[in-house]
Amino acid sequence: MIHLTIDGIPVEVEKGTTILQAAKQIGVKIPTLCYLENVLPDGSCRLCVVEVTNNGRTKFDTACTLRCSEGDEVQTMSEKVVKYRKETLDLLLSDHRVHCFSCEANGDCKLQDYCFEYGVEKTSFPGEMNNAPIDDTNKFFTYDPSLCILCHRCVNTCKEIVGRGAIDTMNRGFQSVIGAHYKNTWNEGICESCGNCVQACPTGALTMKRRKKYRPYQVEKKVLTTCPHCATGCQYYVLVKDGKVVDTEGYNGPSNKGLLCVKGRSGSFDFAQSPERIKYPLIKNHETGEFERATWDEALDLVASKFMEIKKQYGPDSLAGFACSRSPNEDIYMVQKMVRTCFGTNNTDNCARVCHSASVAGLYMTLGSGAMTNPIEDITKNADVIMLVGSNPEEAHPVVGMQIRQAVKRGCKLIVVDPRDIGLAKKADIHLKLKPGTNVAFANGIMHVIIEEGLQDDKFIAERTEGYEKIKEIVKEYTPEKVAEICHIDPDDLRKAAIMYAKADRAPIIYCLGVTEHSTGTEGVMSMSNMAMLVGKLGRPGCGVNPLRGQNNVQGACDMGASPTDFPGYQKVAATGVVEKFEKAWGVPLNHNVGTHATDVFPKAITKEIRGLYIYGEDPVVTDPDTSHIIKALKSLDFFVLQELFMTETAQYADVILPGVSYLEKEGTFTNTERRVQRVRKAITVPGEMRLDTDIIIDLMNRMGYPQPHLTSAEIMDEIASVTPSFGGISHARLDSEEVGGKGLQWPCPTKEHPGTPIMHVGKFSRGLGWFYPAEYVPSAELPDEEYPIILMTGRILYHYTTRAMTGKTPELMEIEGHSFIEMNIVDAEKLGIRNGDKVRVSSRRGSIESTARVGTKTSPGESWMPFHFPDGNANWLTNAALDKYARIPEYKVCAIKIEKA
Ligand SMILES: Nc1nc2c(c(=O)[nH]1)N[C@H]1C(S)=C(S)[C@@H](COP(=O)(O)OP(=O)(O)OC[C@H]3O[C@@H](n4cnc5c(=O)[nH]c(N)nc54)[C@H](O)[C@@H]3O)O[C@H]1N2
Ligand SMILES: Nc1nc2c(c(=O)[nH]1)N[C@H]1C(S)=C(S)[C@@H](COP(=O)(O)OP(=O)(O)OC[C@H]3O[C@@H](n4cnc5c(=O)[nH]c(N)nc54)[C@H](O)[C@@H]3O)O[C@H]1N2
Ligand code: SF4
Ligand code: SF4
Ligand code: SF4
Ligand SMILES: [Mo]
Repeated sequence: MIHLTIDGIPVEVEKGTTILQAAKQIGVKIPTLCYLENVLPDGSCRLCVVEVTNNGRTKFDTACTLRCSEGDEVQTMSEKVVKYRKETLDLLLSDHRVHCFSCEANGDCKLQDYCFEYGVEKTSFPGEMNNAPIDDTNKFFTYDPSLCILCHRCVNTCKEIVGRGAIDTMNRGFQSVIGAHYKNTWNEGICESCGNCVQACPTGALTMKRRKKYRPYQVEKKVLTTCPHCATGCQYYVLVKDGKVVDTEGYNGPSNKGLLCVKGRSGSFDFAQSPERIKYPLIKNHETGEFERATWDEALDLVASKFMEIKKQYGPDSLAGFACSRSPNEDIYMVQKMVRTCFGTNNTDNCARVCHSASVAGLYMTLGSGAMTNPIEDITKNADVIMLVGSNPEEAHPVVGMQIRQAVKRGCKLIVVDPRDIGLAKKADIHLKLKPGTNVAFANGIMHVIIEEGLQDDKFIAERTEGYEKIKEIVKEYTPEKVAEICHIDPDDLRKAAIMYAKADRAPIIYCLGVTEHSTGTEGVMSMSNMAMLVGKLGRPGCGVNPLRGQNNVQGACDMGASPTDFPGYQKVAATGVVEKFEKAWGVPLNHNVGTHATDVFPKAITKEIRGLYIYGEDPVVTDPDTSHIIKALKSLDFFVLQELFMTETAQYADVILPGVSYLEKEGTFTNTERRVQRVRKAITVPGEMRLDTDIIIDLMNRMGYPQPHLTSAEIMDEIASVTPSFGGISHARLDSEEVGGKGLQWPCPTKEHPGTPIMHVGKFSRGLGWFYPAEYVPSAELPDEEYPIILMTGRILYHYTTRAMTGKTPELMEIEGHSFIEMNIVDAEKLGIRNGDKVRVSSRRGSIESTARVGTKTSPGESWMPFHFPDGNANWLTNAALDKYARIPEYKVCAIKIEKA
């Protein structure tokens, strides 16, 4: 430890601490413009200069670079320091156009603040103004060189924190500007429009274009909330002016560390304020086929009476209700409670069924809990090797992607297992570009090599697992040569990857839908835990088996019991005493039979086993596999109700539409992929007759005869805590408390005193012993043949989110990417006479669509890939509804197609 004084205040710091950090420790403010936390200091603005005396010698230096020495006496505001700072500001202003009153950053500019504080009004160096042109090529922000002080905060943010390196200083000298590499304009490089550089800019040089619509001093309130898109769970403020959200501002949350991606920053509020919102209840007139405006009483009475009629006539199991994974825990809890108490069935589910149900099932079977084992910060900061399987976080979990890029920069090794050249494959030490649908063979091959090399963790296997002998027997057959043939990879790469993973001290497996969305998805997941158990990489920091959950609150939807097999907290319908427990808590008799999975509800609708369906916020016509089959199922229903924000494709088939409200208009909680429960807070009210989703459900429950008292969101969470052991210590009050400090709580959190659980399975698996599942490789359900010779994979891109119901309302996102496309290999394209950009017809056994070809080598020959976001050629007309036997998850990632020039 080192001892020094700062402005006379004694302070003790660790060796290596800078003066700036030491001053922060005792609350002494030193002005900075270029300083960025956790990034090597730039030292370019020189505003943080301080005066340091030691052993009779005095020097001036920048506090961000100077490390503390024993006995330092630091003056942060001496006369000389202040004079130096004035000169620095004077110089900074010399090529900065001073027009503060008309500048959009007025009131929110660090340069302006410091000039005011130090009494610097104008420069005494009337030099040449930087007259390089304004760059407004980015859709969301502009760069004005005349306001730029070349502090490099933007460049360092992009390079070191975002890990993108899209921009740099160009044209050295007085006319220096910031611009995109190689090209100069922002829209021509590799910029992802995340806007983190804009948030870092201390002046108005980088400004969001939407700043034109408000001035910082007009902001009435800033409300801290959680992003409604992916399950990274980024925290930000929404800025409200005149009752409308006008902007966002990244907040230093536990999973995002102040960062946001383009969707959180710029695609998370237009939709809520869109004129396309459904504003009042609608009932379909079956004679005209048109929807007609109804009162809430008419609509809710109709819904309650119809469902009760069907129940009476065909029994409770003829009804089903799905919950929305985009909505808060409190909403979801009430939906499943309504289905169980009023419908009288366990036919409830959520979109995890088509997403990570294989993780929930597979990790439950092998480890005893279906959730991500380690926090995001841990698996990116503490890892030596990251094994990334079937996960494209740069696009699907971009702020996790940014943290993986930081890890790679720090020296962490990266193994990418993905059939495509995703962005991170370029940064990988090893890229196994395997054939789609061969994950189990790959994992067995990895295990074969590990055992062959004697790198397995015998102690861990003996003490903490069972089933090892069986899997050892199975993987003996999976020699690298055999696996290489199945997976179309190089056997030596497989060997290298196995050894790299096994030998690392800390190595997490991070995986996503490339593993789960197969007819063998659950086995794929269990293969992930097999690999981790074999080398003892579970239950400790920087390790684990980590599914990146998809939707903002899909973890929560599963936790809340929107599941045909589980009550809240994974209390099994089939386990003794569980149904009785909930009968006591809810005061009515409940159905003892496990329910029907969402993916089985649609076929059962066609056979009339299911007759009434309630969907709260899902759009299966766009998102479920084999669209014509889904439409047929919805048309077969006797009665179909949708609780939505928008007139989606699915809405066309509804009998009644009930308008709910978005995350900006209500209180609640989302649980991110790390099991972290975080707050969602009401920021605005949108005009119209929409009602709180929980109020709609509660009202309906009463109309169906269940005496459900009215509860606020906070009161619903208290009820959740009372029936869910792993949520026992969670409440809104606690989440808002200083104790939690905006960090959320990670379940299991059984009591009010419990701090939450960052890492699972420490010392013991939730299951007791971890189980090695004996998985054999089984090919995908539909393989290419002569008629349909190409494999189609499907997935997502950075700029849009699932059906685009929300991101599609932000025009700039639609301008960046707005249309269907298909990635195909150049070899196939040449054979078919197709060139990059050509219109193509894509067909499978189930349907046919038009799209645009993107020809290259991102996919291997014989393989192709499409996003499912775009209505002008949606992949789900083609996909195969083959289901996994355990989790009933569809095989979105492999079907057979043909491509022709349109
Ligand atoms: N921008 C954006 N972000 C999103 C979403 C969105 O719609 N848009 N959706 C959210 C949701 S709901 C989810 S679930 C997540 C999904 O996030 P991800 O699973 O990361 O996204 P996908 O694009 O579906 O697929 C991931 C990767 O799997 C690879 N893959 C395909 N088949 C195989 C295979 O057989 N083996 C292996 N190893 N890899 C394979 C694909 O090449 C792809 O790169 O993203 C969430 N985030
Ligand atoms: N081909 C292919 N298809 C896929 C996938 C794939 O990889 N390939 N991935 C699958 C995956 S992983 C998933 S998760 C599914 C997602 O499929 P869905 O869940 O059907 O898709 P979302 O667009 O998220 O639908 C959410 C709906 O809820 C509404 N909503 C949002 N918030 C609220 C709220 O607070 N209240 C109310 N009332 N409504 C709200 C939105 O307007 C939106 O229409 O898609 C699946 N489909
Ligand atoms: S918006 Fe993001 S990717 Fe683009 S330059 Fe700024 S930090 Fe880099
Ligand atoms: S654009 Fe802003 S952050 Fe970047 S160098 Fe200029 S003043 Fe600094
Ligand atoms: S990474 Fe996910 S949670 Fe974070 S801002 Fe982007 S979409 Fe939102
Ligand atoms: Mo998902």
